Amino acid sequence: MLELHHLVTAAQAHPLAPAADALGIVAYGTPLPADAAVDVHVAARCLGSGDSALEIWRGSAGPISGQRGDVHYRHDGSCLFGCLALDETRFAADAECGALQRATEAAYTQIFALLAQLDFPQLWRVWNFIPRINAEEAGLERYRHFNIARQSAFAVSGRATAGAVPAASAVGSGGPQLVIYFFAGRQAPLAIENPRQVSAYHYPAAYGPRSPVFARASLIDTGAQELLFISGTASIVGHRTLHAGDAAAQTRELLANLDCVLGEANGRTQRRRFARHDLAYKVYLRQPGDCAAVQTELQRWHGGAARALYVQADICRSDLLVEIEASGGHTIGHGAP
Ligand code: 3EB
Repeated sequence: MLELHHLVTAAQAHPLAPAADALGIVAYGTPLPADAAVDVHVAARCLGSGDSALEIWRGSAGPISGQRGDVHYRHDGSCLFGCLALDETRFAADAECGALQRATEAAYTQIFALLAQLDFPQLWRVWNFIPRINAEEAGLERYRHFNIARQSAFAVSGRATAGAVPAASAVGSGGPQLVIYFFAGRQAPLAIENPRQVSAYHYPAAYGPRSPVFARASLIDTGAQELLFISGTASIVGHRTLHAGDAAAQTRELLANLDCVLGEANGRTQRRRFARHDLAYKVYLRQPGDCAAVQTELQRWHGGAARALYVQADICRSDLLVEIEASGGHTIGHGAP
């Protein structure tokens, strides 16, 4: 059984002891004290009530933890959480390939090797945080460098690069490290696409020489729960960005995309349906000043206060101002677990 808690607070007030049965603890915002019980830190400013937030994933009792290379992990026999943070400076750039590509290849190669070793072969959901995501290097945006390496790592490991691919998000990191965390398991997810959007793995080459490898959502039936991980969702219709420069209009458009993904997922579930209020959300904002407007749109759509974490992060297209992800099917708590 998977459970998610969002805990927003001041960095100094964070619990130092790990939550019982935590599978993974992700901290956003102000760095926590070195002895805080956190598996991975994302340098993305928290917007709203505190300067940092914890995303605490809990599984069944008595998780097993370990490390393989740079990847730290914990699993409860059913669900595996893993994370890593790589300094690009460890990787040498050469004429063909920049350090970010090398770091991305190393990260995914290590993840896939771990999944094979522990026999959790199915990647369900991946969160990617890329330093200076919109900056250009060697005439190509760094997000596009990342996409070259991600697609190559999937292909080299014999994984699909279209169709049966995981849900994901890829946004900027405010720190110097490439940070990735993920869930994997033994059940193959159903990959959900959005009929309003071209599948990302079929984006035209205008968005980069290699397509992003992700599905719009993953639906996983663990037996105990039907889990839904909706990828970062933006104001893209077809393959084009709509409403450049207007965060409120982008939010309304992406919420129409979220509804569409929800509808597609509900057409594939076995035992339940997902409604807007069944989900926990994370909102990535390029400009902190758009927070109030985006929050207003999300609350209006949701019909009341949504369980949402707001963080500042650059989005993977420079004309996108906001991206929202969601998950459900697991228990959702707000406050201390
Ligand atoms: C998009 O729809 C917006 O590269 O893993 C959303 C979710 C986006 C995941 C990724 C990118 C990714 O293309 C950006």
